[in-house]
Amino acid sequence: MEKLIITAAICGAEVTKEQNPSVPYTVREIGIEAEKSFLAGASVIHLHVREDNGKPTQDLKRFQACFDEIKKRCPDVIIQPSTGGAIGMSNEERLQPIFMKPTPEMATLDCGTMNFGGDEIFINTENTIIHFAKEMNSHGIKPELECFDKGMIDTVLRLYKKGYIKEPMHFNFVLGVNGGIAATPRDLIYMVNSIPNKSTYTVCALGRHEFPMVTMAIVLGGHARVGFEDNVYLSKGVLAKSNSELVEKVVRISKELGRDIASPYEARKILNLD
Ligand code: KMH
Ligand code: ZN
Repeated sequence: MEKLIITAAICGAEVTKEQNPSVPYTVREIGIEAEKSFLAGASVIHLHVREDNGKPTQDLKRFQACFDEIKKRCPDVIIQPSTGGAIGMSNEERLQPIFMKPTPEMATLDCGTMNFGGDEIFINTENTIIHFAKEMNSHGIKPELECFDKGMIDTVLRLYKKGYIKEPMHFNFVLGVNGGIAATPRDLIYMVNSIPNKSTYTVCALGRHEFPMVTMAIVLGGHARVGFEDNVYLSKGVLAKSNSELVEKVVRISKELGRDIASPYEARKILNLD
């Protein structure tokens, strides 16, 4: 089986220091969390950024400052900015990180609209997805196809046929969001069986579902994402002191199961980023 790519989603847009005081907000905090995650075994940093007070932002200057800080601390790591941002942001705002220099190797592409709990709706119309895909293609950025439900995979396959999305595709299955597909073995296997053979995929799941679902991904030959964006607990009732503790736990599980961890160099090869 190919080596395991670990993505650390270190900060997200929704989680706060009230939930876990170690959630990074400042440029320095984001840099430190990225570096610790990298040293623990992450080869990809999924990046959202915040203002110093914790407010999510897609401001290009702030993204660039965080990008530069991470690159200074761990030059090899793959930085994957979010184009999902936070609920309610405009498409123009959300796309800002793709204009960073040097151009990011990857970025997220959210593949459908969905309820996000309560009154929140995460809006990604078909035209938005096409627009984001075109922009990423024209900048040479590989999209990570964020699928929160099976219908989003079907959307990807339709847009692939129309030429907007290219092979080999790389998916991220986001399991257990209110309004999306559940974090169950049955549903994960359904997602995995629904993508083209040549594709790669990462799995993430919210809260207590994170480690069981990531362990399934390790066994099935997928890749793993952990981090405060999805889960702030190391185990039941125990807050993680850093994202790196979550990464270390995946490394331990994977090694116990006989699967080695990919370096950023190896991750680039697996993801066809060269
Ligand atoms: N914060 C969510 C609304 C992504 O990074 O592309 C969207 C999200 C997905 O986190
Ligand atoms: Zn995200």
